[in-house]
Amino acid sequence: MAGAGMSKAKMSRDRRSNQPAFGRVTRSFIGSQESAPSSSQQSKPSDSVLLDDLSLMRVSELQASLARKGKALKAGTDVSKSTSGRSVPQGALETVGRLMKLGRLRNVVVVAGAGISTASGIPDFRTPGTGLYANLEKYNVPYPEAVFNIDYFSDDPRPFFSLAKELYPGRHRPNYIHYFIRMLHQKGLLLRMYTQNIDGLEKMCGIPDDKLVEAHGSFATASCHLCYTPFPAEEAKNAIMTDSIPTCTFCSATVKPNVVFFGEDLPEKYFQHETDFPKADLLIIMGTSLKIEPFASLVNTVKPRVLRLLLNRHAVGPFERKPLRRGDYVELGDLVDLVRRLADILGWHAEIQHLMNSSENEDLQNIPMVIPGPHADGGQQHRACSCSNSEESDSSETDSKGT
Ligand code: CNA
Repeated sequence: MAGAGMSKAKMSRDRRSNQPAFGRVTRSFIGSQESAPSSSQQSKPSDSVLLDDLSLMRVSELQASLARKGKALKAGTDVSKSTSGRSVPQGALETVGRLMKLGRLRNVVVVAGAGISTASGIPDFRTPGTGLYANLEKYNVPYPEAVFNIDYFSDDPRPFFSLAKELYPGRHRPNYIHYFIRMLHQKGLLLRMYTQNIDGLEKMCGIPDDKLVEAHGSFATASCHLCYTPFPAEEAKNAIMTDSIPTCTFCSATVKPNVVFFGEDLPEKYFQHETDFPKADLLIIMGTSLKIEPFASLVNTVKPRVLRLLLNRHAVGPFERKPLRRGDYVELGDLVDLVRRLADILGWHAEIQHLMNSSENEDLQNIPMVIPGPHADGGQQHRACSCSNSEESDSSETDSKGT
């Protein structure tokens, strides 16, 4: 319970009412586990229609069969039967690409993390040696996650502001992966993109606002970290870029961009997942370690047997499971290579390249983004959600943003 001595982070607030929010689930470590299916999601007796249509033998079935025979099958491999009846090995990208080309996957939800932006020169958090957490020594923070801890920010905002200076939109350019996702939109296939990234590259490459959920907020708006009074984002940026500290005109506390810190509420838009994920017929998960809740558990809210394709350097979350769940596909490697291969299979590569080139050639001033100025919600349009705060747990492995 929220006693008088409770810290600000522990007593997180519902931003709409500005009242302490009680009854939230505390930070958990279930990021890599699948949640139990609801009764409506219990397995159906029949095989997947999609896969039957293509006469594909599911990888999990094959794995089970091979396991019985004491053999192993590489993750992400399918076998489709050729007209001669012989089995031809198929990779995850080929299988998913083929279904997309056949028009069987029309509602694609993309779930993304820092790994989609490493090709733009922004380190992720966990890749050894290059991750931002590994490079935080210069910020002199007591532990890496402190940079996103609201109590620590309250005491000393400079480490976060140093990081913000690097991540503020404008310093980096979208890469092939971002443009692939935009192409999904242009082809009318993107139901929604859910990103944990705060670099703004999705918007910069032209994915429209209504197709994008920036689950961990962004630099596009700013507000007081204590009383949530909105503050002009451009002024906040100017102050941060010149190493000054923007302060609230109402209570004089420090202003911060509306990037979601541990223990803070996720943006209202995040809750569109309640209707989006049940509608999805393909989930593409890319460049995330699926360690931060509640975001990580989103991938478990699709219908049973909906295709989920993980593109990442290594298996994460439910994709570490062996055998894989029916409908799960994994393709491991460098994301730009993987996405390029999928684009080739779909026959989209030339179009994506053209889109990239024309965007790059445009006057950068004309590209909407950087800081669009104060947002109408000013950081008020948030809703409570269940998870918790950081430092009591082993946050090096599984973190929790939002409350
Ligand atoms: P993470 O925990 O750092 O995981 C990134 C994942 O991507 C890892 O599994 C990597 O192996 C994988 N990966 C990285 N580069 C590649 C590559 N080139 N090819 C294939 N796989 C790759 O990051 P998450 O997004 O899962 O964690 C969420 C945090 C990170 C959010 O709260 C973000 O705010 C935060 N973050 C954001 C940015 C950004 O906005 N660009 C950068 C760094 C951290």
